[in-house]
Amino acid sequence: MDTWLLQKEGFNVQDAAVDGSRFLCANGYMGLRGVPEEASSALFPAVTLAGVYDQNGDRWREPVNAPNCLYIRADFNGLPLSVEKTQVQAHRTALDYRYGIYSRETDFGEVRVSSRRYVSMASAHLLADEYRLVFFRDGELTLQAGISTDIWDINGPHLFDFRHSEGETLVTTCLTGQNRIAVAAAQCVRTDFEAPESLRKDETGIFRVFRRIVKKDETLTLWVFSAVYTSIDDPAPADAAQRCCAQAMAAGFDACLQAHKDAWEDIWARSEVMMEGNEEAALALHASQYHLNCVAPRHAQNMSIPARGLSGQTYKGAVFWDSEIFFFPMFVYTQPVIARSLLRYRIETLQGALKKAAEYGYRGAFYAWESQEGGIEGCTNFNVVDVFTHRPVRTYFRDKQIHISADITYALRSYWEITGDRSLLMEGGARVILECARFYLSRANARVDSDEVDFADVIGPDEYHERVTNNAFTNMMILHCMESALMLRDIFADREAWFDRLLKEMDYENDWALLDRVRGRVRQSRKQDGVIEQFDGYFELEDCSMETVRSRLRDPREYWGGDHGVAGTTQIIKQADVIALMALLPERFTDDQVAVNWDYYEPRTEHGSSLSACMYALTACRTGKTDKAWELFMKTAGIDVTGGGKQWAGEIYIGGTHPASNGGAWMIAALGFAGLRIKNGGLTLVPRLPRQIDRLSFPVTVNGQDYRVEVARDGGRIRQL
Ligand code: IFM
Repeated sequence: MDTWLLQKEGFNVQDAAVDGSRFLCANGYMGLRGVPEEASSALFPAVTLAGVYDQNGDRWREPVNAPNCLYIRADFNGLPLSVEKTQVQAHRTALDYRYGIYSRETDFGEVRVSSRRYVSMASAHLLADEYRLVFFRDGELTLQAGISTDIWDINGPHLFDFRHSEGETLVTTCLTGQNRIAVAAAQCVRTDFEAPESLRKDETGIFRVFRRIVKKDETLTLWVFSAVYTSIDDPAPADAAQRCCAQAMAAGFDACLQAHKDAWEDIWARSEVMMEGNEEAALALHASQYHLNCVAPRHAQNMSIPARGLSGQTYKGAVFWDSEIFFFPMFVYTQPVIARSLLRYRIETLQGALKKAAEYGYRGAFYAWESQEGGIEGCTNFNVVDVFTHRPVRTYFRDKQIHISADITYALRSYWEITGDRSLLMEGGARVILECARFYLSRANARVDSDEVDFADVIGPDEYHERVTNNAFTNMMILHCMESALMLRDIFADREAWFDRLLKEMDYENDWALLDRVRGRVRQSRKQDGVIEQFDGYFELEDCSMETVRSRLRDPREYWGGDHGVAGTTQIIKQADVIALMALLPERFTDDQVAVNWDYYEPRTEHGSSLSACMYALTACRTGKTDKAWELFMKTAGIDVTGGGKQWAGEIYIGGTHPASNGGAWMIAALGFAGLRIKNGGLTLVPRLPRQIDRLSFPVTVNGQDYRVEVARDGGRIRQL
């Protein structure tokens, strides 16, 4: 088995949405969905741009898909060589995870179409495709290559005022509706054949049209180089795109491909987790690491990653807590420069968080639950559509999921502890921590009849139970945030001028006094036989099985949460909540506490979010449940191999790739199976190798020093490189 290769035989239009994500190529700047070159918008083709958003009317704001600049379509003797239009004899799709190369081979009987393409890791704006036709009889070929405007949009259209120009390079420029951002796509081609060429320009795009009489056994190849720029990248995006194409064309397909492969080699050298003894698992891990690595913002220093990566417009292309809690760990340990970019994004969107807090009547920084550019809150008040009434349902993720700010400060502190680099704190990170702690001070509810402080009316990671009080995860993460602020004071105040200046600027004196007071008074959750209550009153909810709750559904797409959801009045939860807390703050809990809570909550967890299984797997490793950990690891790592995960929340499409699971797979392998920890500034291992594998090895960088971790049956070791 090739543990770097995903393959699929056959074509089925029903699989198009899922396969477009499974076979995604991306480079952090853009994502190209894995659909054949000739796909119409019915097969969900998209070149999704990172960080470029648009809103059409009052529909949801979402990322912009660029024109499809790798569009190719052939017709032979009048027969469309299209998987959508013609019955194929055979169709094979593959994705090479090592180098991010998508390939397809389609047998149309009289003609075989094959191609391989990639989104360049060496040149952020470049895409390239090698498209080949082999003929099994004489006939007449029409081949069109160009820039198609027939693209997939969930809440679009987003592009207007199209202008097409021709020459050596075809160029399409257009403007987004809301902010008039110019998007330019360019394409040039090389062929190994001569053919009269004409141009087609209409409302569907601009295309070169080649016509040629071909002979049986003839092979024709077309190399396409395309580039995308926006006015955010360059004031003259069309010129920049044109230049990029021309340079690629001059270098040639093979040279560009080599540069792209070299860039991937570097990424794997820094991050590959090698798992020996189980090929299925090794494939799943390669898939996970590929999907997370390919959406990392390598072209920028201040960008984060949307919850569905660059696989389309799902979840409004927004940045969630997924970034800090699920993506960040792999990056901080393997490619800290990317971890830094994720956090710089938060530092630079602090204004948005201050504004959001103020809008709700609080001080400090309340980060967007679904953050778009500049920290704009993409989460609407009606984030689910009811499958019965088709009416939007009032949801409270935006207003009540306040743990988001603490998740960010948790990652800021981890970055410092793992990299030893405090420059991020000095460059705005410390301010973020202080502003978040300040937000929680103003959000806290003091009791008049006791010393305790509650956090009322919140939503924890388990989104099925809305507007609860004292969610254990939220309260403890808030405490961690407050302690981080106080830690900064202990280390830097009256010692470092930059920090003292910051405090003065922020007028923080009164906040220190409040933090000192509140810190010891945050309400501790009730416990029953060692089980931490997820929120006040949780134990009083109906304690029934998952099957009972599922049997109450009247529609498989029904939303389980909120006021009318089937889970809301029960103890059934959507995703790891108390257990996520135990995974994030392991030193605050004993092994026994983790075991008791795991046994209680796991059967009550739907794992309805792709963020859940990895938290259970991590904690299962700690308590020696390695078979359970293995099962959850395979579920986590395999999600984008199998195309798993929920596709619908109510009537909202939520499919795409699952970077949180991808990051979770790295966490389970490195922090769970190998048990990697930082203790007193040094690295330690507590290996828990599952019986299903023989060996695990991977690189990490801690405190600027490179190490190789190796774990086998007889124990583990850490080698300094
Ligand atoms: O951030 C998650 C949330 O925890 C569950 N719903 C999906 C979001 C995006 O992945």
